[in-house]
Amino acid sequence: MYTVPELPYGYDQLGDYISGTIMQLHHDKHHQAYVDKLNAAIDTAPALRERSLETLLADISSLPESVQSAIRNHGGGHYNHSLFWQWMSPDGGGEPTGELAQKINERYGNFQGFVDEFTTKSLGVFGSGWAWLQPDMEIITTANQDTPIMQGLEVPLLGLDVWEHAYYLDYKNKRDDYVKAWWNVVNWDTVQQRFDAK
Ligand code: MN3
Repeated sequence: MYTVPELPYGYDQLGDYISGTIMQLHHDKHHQAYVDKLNAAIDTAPALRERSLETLLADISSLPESVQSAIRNHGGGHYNHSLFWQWMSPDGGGEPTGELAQKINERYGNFQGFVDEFTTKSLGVFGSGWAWLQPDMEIITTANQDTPIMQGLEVPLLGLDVWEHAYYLDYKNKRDDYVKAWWNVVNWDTVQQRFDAK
């Protein structure tokens, strides 16, 4: 059975950048719903319990057709959100350091160049989706709850949820204000750990 991981900080701890109301709704309701629907799908194909979620997502076309869209949407949702909570912190913000910073600077000129490009791509997602920084320093986007490993790509270093449910209560339709605020809570320690693990 899949379960929603506990938030590594309190709902209210991201301050004015992302409100406790959003965090509670996003974590307890939206993420929980992905988990519930993922579990319901797995119940209909119990053999899939033997496999990790990552291997299921990396190989969706090989799964029974009856569960493919549920694994893609709800499995992807569970996978993405489990990462997303770790990519934020009350002590977040600032800039990466060391080799990670060097790679970002090589690709984007400087940190602000990276922020600008990631922001532009995030704002360019039509409808619901995600923006990602990949280990090769490419910034990509996916629709809905699709995740880079579904496309044969590596596990991302960093990702941003740009579904309206992630910001509408705080920012209404202003996704740009949400993305701007989000940089203040990005947990670069997590990004660094994922970079070092590569
Ligand atoms: Mn979400």
